[in-house]
Amino acid sequence: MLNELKQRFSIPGLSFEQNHNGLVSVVIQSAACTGELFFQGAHVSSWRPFGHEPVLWLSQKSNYEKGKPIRGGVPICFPWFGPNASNTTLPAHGFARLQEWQLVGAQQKNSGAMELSLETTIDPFRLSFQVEFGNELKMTLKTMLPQNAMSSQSYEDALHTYFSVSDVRTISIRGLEPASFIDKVDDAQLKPATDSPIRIESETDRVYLDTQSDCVLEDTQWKRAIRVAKLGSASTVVWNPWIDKSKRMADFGDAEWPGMVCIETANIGDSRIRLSPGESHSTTAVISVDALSTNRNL
Ligand code: TA6
Repeated sequence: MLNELKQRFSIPGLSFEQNHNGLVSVVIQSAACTGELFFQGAHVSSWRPFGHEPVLWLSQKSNYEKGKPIRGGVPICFPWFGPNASNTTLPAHGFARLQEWQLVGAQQKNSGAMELSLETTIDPFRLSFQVEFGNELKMTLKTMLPQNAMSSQSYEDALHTYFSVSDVRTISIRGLEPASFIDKVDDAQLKPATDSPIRIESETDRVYLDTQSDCVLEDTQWKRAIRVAKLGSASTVVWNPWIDKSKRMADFGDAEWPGMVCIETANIGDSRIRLSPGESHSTTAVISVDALSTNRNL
């Protein structure tokens, strides 16, 4: 498999690796950035733009084996988010992050970014995932319902991005001030907008509703601001497991929770997507990093 990939996609700055569990990944090393994506789940596991520290967080306890999700990076949640509403024996966050995707395209852009295109099928949908590894990380999940589908179908999706932070207790997240949210650590109650930047002071698991806004993660210790811009997404999820939930996750180190926060680009619940036969929808996240300026304009 590796040889075939190397022959089909021989581009400077692109290489392929296979780990001891048989997982295959594509590694990007260019002037713009370094990065890695596993074919299982089309899972972006790392991205480090030139001149910055790694932006995505990965657990030291993550699994890297077939059929188990990688803990960190950017899991793709599809066709549902969280536990399956009608059958809790089905995998949390759906099938997309567990199944093999096919690399169908790779090209170096004039900007120096490396663009990868992957595809998979999760009946009745056809999915494509396009990732641009450059001085920004641009990810688009496109979902298509074939013309010959028997009826319209709905789904939830999320680009469940884990960010690396100096200390989650000292960062702030701007952009969601005006959005109401479902508080999943308080009986999934609907809560009004706080009108202030988000600070993480305990287990936090919130689905912000009807928001198209960029989010800016301000990390004063590491003197950087991470911007998460989005298109085709009406929900944004903010998650940190804090102490007790971290201990309950085997693939998450007990002491790792201060080093990460998730800001997830999604369409969840009332914002789930419904497609008629022949229709498609794209969910896009664009991640960029800047030195933290004193300018607080979002
Ligand atoms: O996005 C937040 C969340 O839904 C949390 O409730 C937590 O379950 C997290 O996703 C991780 O889910 P996972 O299935 O990857 O352990």
